[in-house]
Amino acid sequence: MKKIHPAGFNPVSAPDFLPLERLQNLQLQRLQDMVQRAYDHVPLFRQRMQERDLQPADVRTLADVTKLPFTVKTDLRDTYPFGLFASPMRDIVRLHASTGTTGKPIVVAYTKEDIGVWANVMMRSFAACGLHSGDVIQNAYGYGLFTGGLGAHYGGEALGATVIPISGGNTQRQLMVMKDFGSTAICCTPSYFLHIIEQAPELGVNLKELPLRVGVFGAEPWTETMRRRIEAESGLKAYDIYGLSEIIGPGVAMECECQAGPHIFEDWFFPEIIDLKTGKPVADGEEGELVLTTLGKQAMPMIRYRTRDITALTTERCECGRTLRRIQRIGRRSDDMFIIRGVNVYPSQIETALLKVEGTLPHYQIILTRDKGLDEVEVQVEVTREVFGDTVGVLEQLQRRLCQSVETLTGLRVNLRMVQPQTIQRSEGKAKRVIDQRKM
Ligand code: DLL
Repeated sequence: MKKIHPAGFNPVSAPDFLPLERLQNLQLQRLQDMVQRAYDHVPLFRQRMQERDLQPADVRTLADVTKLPFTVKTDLRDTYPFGLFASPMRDIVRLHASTGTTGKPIVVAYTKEDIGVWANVMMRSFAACGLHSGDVIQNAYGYGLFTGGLGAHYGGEALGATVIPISGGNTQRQLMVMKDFGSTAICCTPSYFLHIIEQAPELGVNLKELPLRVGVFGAEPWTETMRRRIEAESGLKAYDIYGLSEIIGPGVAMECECQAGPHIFEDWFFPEIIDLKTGKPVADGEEGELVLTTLGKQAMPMIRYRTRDITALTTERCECGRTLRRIQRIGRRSDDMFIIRGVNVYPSQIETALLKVEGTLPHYQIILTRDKGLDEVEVQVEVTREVFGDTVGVLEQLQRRLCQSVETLTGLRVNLRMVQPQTIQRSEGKAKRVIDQRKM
């Protein structure tokens, strides 16, 4: 018999509320074990420690973490496929891989215990946004080498919810299942959910009439404006979930019902924010690159992994009472920045500028080209059918407003093209916002 807890009470969230001192003691003990494990079993890590004249015993306090060497994405590529494993293959029960932008994927490994930790943080993620046993979770993250599908799956089951392992794609079937099986929660990328919203009326489904009440959205950057649009159009509450394969997959951080930025599951992942250029810690609340250390990963410990994700860490207590610190929603990565005529731009800035203007749809693409050595940027954005039906004068006015909005926010003059709804290619997973044709 399934035990259904009353709304508002979720005992699985208890570790999120540990008194700070207990949390920090736990972190230190786990950090010390992790450093010892990596030192004993990962040659690259041992070599870097020795170059710095460091021994695992030199980690005496949590602050000593800053003495340790960083790990970066190329370390995973250079040791492809199994060079950073700290467990023998017989103890590894699962492999996942993440396709990078270039060449070989990076491979990540899990022992049975690691899978347990992952299920635990995903279960707590679901609990944090108000899900319980009795909820029906439609899991539309891709199953396979991508961590989204199986990560959410095990967490949902651990919670005691009913998981529908539908995976990504086939929007018609997603909507049918959502309606017929009475899904109360959906997990997918925010861009894919926008696609579902768009298809629903065409397939005769009114999302607002369904029992669906929670969306667990992540795996790609999305903005606050996007959240508001999703919520207004679907009637559900949209929560931001963050994670990355190198650390575990989804479930590194998750928003609570206050929707005030994801809480990091600090009992398993130790966060730091560093200055992009100097690598030194920034002051509390300041933006920088998120660096994460796993505190319990057996198969593949990650020490001071530079995520390239830009955010800030806040110690300000959340209204929910969790002691876990929060990160600011991750809007950009240091490596998705593009430079046009000397101006640094992030796709999320363009998204914010476009969605500020009424008449736009949350589907856009940025195309970079080079003509006679000069960089050009074209921004394509879909606008509503009503707008398209308007007079040329109205359309021109909207176009000017959009250009202005982008210029105000980014300092960049762009060629702006308004396109009909459904013109820009939809994705079932992570959306591709920038098409850089300059190197071709
Ligand atoms: O995307 C894991 C995941 C699956 C997270 C499902 C959330 C939900 P990777 O494919 O390794 O893993 O990509 C990790 O995606 O470093 C961020 O740049 C980006 N990312 C993930 N979640 C968010 C988010 C999964 N909520 C990379 N907001 C990360 C912004 C995100 N970016």
